[in-house]
Amino acid sequence: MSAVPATNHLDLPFFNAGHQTLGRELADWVAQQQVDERDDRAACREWVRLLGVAGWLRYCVPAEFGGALPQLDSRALVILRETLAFHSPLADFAFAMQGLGSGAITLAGTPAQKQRYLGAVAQGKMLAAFALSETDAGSDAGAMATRAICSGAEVTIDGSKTWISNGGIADYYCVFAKTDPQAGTRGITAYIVDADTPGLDDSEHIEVMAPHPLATLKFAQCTIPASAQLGELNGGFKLAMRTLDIFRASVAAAALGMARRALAEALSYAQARPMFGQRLADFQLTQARLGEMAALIDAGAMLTYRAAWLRDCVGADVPAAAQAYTAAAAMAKMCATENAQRVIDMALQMHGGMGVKVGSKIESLYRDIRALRIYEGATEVQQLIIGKSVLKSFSPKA
Ligand code: COS
Repeated sequence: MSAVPATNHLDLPFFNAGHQTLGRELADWVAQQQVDERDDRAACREWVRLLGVAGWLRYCVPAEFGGALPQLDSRALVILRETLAFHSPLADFAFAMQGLGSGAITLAGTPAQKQRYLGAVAQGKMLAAFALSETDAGSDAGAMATRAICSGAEVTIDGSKTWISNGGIADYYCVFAKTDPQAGTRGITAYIVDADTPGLDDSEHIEVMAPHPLATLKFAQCTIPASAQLGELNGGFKLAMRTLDIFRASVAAAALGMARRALAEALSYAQARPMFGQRLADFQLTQARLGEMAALIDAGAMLTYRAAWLRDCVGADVPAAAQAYTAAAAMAKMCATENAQRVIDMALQMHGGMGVKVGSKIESLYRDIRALRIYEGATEVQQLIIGKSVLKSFSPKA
């Protein structure tokens, strides 16, 4: 399967001419890339190198620091992730981590921090990571226990983080830690911790069903300069939420790319497969299923593009608009990932035994999609976010 099949989604009014060119040029480029993905860590490094050399990572940072556009553009991120995920979920992962791992620096970094990290991330010369989750603080991110103690010119971090994507291969981590344990979500601060800092151990790799670089980080008297603080003291929780907000719509886009690929695989299989004297595609049962898959994909796509358009065109800095965007991004992430799981399952069923054969594209998509319903806010967290927003919009005015 060479490129994203000719759908007209880039012609929708959410996108401009720049987005259309980006989508088409990226689809052509990615179809020509060949990366051996048997070793996920080596493959991820190679994808970052290729994406950096070709200039695609420049969409992860603003123009002032080597980026492609003046600001992070959600629609560009959506197109990039959808297109990359169609070709290779690992290429998408490599791209996404450069964005998620540098997003908090773009939002809140000092000029010196931006200078040091963003250009290198955009060129693929530094690998980035975002370290928020802990064993007992996943969905309830505010319950984290990792502690940062500030004393003069230094900050010492103790504790551990887990499920950290790019863990073990990242050059630095954006780490969120408690600075005022009594203050709940108002007592968390972000720091940039270089991977080679003494007291940080990122060697514990976690194996998962769709292999990608993932690790547990351990901090034991890990001391960093106070200048590594990212954003305001005790402002880390909101910074983490704002960073996740930007990338939630792009997780939805990655799911879309995988679902579009599953539909493309199902279409070509159904048209080639002989069955009972005709082709699989000639059965009404097959046609109904293909129709359902296409509608599920379009439903996820509309929510995803709407969320990205809202952030780019209405703004996320005005409080009312920010609340609308947060809910829209949550809807997009929830629907696109859940729908993609269903679409991929239907495509697998259509392939029969071939669908479960290790090494087939459908079999790997079936494993690749599962984590997207969990990471960067599980479906249940998105439901909570949407529910809170709906209650807020409809509560009677005093
Ligand atoms: N943007 C800016 N600020 C936000 C925000 C957002 N999207 N979401 C929440 N906040 C602010 C709130 O306004 C509140 O501010 P005040 O202290 O000034 O009132 C503060 O953050 C705490 O918000 P809230 O009370 O809603 O926090 P909760 O602890 O109830 O948590 C959820 C809310 C569940 C939504 C949050 O913990 C979450 O998103 N969890 C999932 C985390 C996640 O994605 N984990 C995966 C890790 S990355 S792979």
